[in-house]
Amino acid sequence: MTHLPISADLIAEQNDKRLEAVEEDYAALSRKLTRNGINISDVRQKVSDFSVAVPSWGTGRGGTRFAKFPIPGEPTNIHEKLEDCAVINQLSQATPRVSPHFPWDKVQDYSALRRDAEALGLGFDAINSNTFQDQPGQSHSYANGSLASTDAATRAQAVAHNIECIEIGKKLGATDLTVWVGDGTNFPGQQDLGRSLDRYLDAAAEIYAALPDDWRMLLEHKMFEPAFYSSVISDWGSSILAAQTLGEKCKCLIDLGHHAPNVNIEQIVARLHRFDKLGGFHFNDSKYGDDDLDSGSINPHQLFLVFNELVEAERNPRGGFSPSYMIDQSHNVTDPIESMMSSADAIVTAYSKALLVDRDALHAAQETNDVMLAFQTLRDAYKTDVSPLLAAVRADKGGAIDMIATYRASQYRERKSQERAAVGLGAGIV
Ligand SMILES: [Mn+2]
Repeated sequence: MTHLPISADLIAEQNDKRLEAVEEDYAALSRKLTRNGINISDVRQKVSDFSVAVPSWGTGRGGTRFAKFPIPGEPTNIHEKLEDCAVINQLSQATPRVSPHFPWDKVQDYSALRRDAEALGLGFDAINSNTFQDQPGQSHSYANGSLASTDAATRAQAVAHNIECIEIGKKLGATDLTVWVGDGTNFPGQQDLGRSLDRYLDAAAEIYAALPDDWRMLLEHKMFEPAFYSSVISDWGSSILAAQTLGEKCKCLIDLGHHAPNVNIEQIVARLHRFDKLGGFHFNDSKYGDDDLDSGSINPHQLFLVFNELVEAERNPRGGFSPSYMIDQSHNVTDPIESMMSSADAIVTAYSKALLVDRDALHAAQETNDVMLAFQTLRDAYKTDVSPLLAAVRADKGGAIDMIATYRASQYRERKSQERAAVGLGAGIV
């Protein structure tokens, strides 16, 4: 029995006001696609089946390393975070899984947590370990690194934490462990760049050895921050070499914000897929060097080009294709629920547009080196307004045609600000 946080009657009442316009626009879109030889029902089914996970920590105001500005009604524990995730999924109908983080989401009874999530219509996605900060009572500090630390006892502690995450994940029904370490240096000469990778690989192999057969270990690279001179797993090259060294169940995870500005990320997608190492995605956007802005808010065209490669990969699976998708951004100035609904919409929009690309025409233009036709084939799909299709899919599944307006009409945050304890002003999540 599910107990969803937003009243189905309220959603229906809000949708009623907008349904006629959606149906009109949907019919026009359907006619346009038919002229292009595309059956809208086929696209609709794929869009309906698509989903992206939300991170449990994304439901709070993340803040920056300078400050955090909490809002009333923010969640204070994993149960409240799940409730907020359920709102996002109920209205967007695109985010049915939550990616938890440990130790932040630790509880006594994980079977009960799984039941709580199921009652809210949610499941669990990739488990995120944390060896980038110290926890109260921890024996060894990560100040000088975790999996790549020069101290054997610190490495062993980081390995043990990751194995504990796998054990928790088994109880929650997860099958992926995402490993991101902050290990790196701030000064030239601080560490030997070769030997620190040796230590990382040896420690990561111990985690890999503890993976169940049906699990994957996803390595997330990040060019810089918190280390500002060098990072141990800094780029997709380091990531794929480590994944190839560790074994078949180890894949690479691309976070869109973890590259140098202007890097061709869609090409990285194609490369990793070519070698069967594409394991997952963290979606966000950035203007300069951050990984914090809302997905699609700065460069929706890049998001489309990334999905264009993902759709190509799906159609040509080579060794397989089942990437784990998650939103990973920091909400500093918006209500996190609104940001994640808006981001889910940007992500599904990019996916839908990529589905509209005339693949036969594109491949033919590529083969005959008709550069302009190849480019225009992509551009035609990008220019198509798919919003009536997405709204129709959401309404069909019980979601909201206008997610933000419906959320605001529900007064969910106002209610939570009465019920929930205030969160502290502590440092933000970087
Ligand atoms: Mn990430």
